[in-house]
Amino acid sequence: MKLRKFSTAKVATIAIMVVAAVLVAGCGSLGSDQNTFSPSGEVAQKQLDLFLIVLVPAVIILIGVFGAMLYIFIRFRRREGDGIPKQIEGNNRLEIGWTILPTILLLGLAVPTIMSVIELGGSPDDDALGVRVIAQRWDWAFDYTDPEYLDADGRPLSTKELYIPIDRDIDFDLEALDVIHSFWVPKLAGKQDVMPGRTNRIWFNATETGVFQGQCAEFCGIGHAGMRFTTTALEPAQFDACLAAIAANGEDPLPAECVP
Ligand SMILES: [Cu+2]
Repeated sequence: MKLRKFSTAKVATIAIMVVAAVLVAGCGSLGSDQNTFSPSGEVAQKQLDLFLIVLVPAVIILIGVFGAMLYIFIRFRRREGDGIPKQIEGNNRLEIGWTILPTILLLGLAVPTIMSVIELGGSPDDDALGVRVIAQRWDWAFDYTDPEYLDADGRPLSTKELYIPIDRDIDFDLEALDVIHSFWVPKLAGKQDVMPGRTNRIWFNATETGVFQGQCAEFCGIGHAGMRFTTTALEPAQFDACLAAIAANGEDPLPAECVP
């Protein structure tokens, strides 16, 4: 039997592709802590819906266009003995068709996009919980600005990790003490920059209890990778008990009331 010879470059290319495929496959699963494809809040769900509304038609068009191109390349390829094909200029039906169809498609995409942008850029519900987020190299602090959440000294309670009640909007004021950071809890909402010298706002909510990973999403220096935090979403009564326990005894060790 004759063995086929592969060049070193070919073997190296195949090896790189296999390793890359394995690495990419290891990037996460649907259930993982930071997967935006399995949202745990209304804002993240709306953002995912919008992404899919745009992605699905784009993929259908991509397959259609490349499929048609491939068919035309093969079916009408030049064969031996072919002369110059018949020269055609313009086709009114086609011209009108490929002007009107994209217009309808773009209008169809614009309506849900603009509606979502207005809704998510607006204000949260009136009963939203206020939280002031303070970012600095390289950690986060969360101050609960509603008067019922005070520490032992009567000041707004401040925590190192974030605790929120489920099914209630959380209204965040974002402030940075040094450089630009970015506040991001992937399963609950998209990113929002946190800038020194100005207060940015974002709101979101959680619709299920759990611990969701968050992190700084703007490279802010040598400790950036460690600038992470957890968002613990609790039933409202448990949330109140958790903050009361932290006010009394601190976060370390974590009070049992704060475990979902
Ligand atoms: Cu940062």
